[in-house]
Amino acid sequence: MARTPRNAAPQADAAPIANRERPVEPRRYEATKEELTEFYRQMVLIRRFEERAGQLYGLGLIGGFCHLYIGQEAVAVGLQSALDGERDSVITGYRDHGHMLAYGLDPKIIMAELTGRAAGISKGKGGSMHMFSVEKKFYGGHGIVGAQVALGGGLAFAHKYRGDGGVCLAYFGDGAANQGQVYETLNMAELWKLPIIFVIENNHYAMGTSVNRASSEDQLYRRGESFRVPGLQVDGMDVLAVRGAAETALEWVRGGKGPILLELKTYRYRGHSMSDPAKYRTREEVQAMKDNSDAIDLVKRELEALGVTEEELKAVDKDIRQIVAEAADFAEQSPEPEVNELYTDVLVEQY
Ligand SMILES: Cc1ncc(C[n+]2csc(CCOP(=O)(O)OP(=O)(O)O)c2C)c(N)n1
Ligand SMILES: [Mg+2]
Repeated sequence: MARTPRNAAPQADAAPIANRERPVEPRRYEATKEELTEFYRQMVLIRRFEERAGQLYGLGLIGGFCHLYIGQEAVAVGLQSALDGERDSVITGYRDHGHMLAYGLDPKIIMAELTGRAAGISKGKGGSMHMFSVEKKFYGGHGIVGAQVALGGGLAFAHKYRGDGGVCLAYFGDGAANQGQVYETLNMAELWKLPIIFVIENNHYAMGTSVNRASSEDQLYRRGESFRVPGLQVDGMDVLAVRGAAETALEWVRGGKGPILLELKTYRYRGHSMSDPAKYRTREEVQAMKDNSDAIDLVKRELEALGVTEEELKAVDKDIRQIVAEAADFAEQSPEPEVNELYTDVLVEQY
């Protein structure tokens, strides 16, 4: 679609957005039994890991803030399973443990980060909100709502500048979707056709504020439209729908067509953080999501339909329980950072 040159006489560009090129409608991913079992394994790992992190927090072994990902597992697993770990980068907010686990990082070093131990992925000095792995191209873990989107724009710029073929996956929440810097980034990303997938994890709440109370346009997949960034709305409780959308988005971005935005409709079962009394929603609402839309239950049913037996699923569950128990033991027993680490990796300057 040709654009009106900047110095041309003003005239209406009547072309409706619907006539501009759109990505193809994503298809639900057709996973093999092995792939689906692996998705199940990863999602159960995230859930059990997070439950254990919640317990360790309750015991006082984890300090500071801790935001659990329980309920949203299908998003990180579905999207990240489609990435190319050699080239692509990921960045997210503070609700970041699940994304690390979905990337195959060792649960021991993630749990050790939560308990502030030297063996943690950020040497025990970042904690829950500041997971980071240069090796995996996982660039955090950020506490400032929306900041990761602008930083993701920078990562995407670097992919393009270096010509390394990588795509940046930048996650943010429904609350962050109202942040100004998101729109500056959408604008530049489209203008420069940066290889970035904007991922809105719409879990329906930003702390205690529901999407409808805070957003004049609550169909968040449309948030890129005025920048010509196409958007797709996806069932974030269905890992195969998520993976299918990831395929479509990656094809669009790798094809040099610039950014794309995905809105994943999901739900968090726990409070915003461990210190949230959750007075802003009813127990019935949460229970209904667990009963009718749980991502793990859905995969379980599909696996059973594919002929996977109850015993096989139980064996996976048992294996995961063991991995999580070992991670928790490791995180409790390994030493804290040395005192001389206090001033390393931190900016200590006058400015
Ligand atoms: C710039 C900024 N403003 C406010 C906060 C406080 N805060 C932390 S999380 C949060 C809600 C964000 O909700 P959402 O983007 O939906 O993400 P979710 O927690 O649901 O994953 C707010 C307002 C912050 N950390 N940074
Ligand atoms: Mg939210």
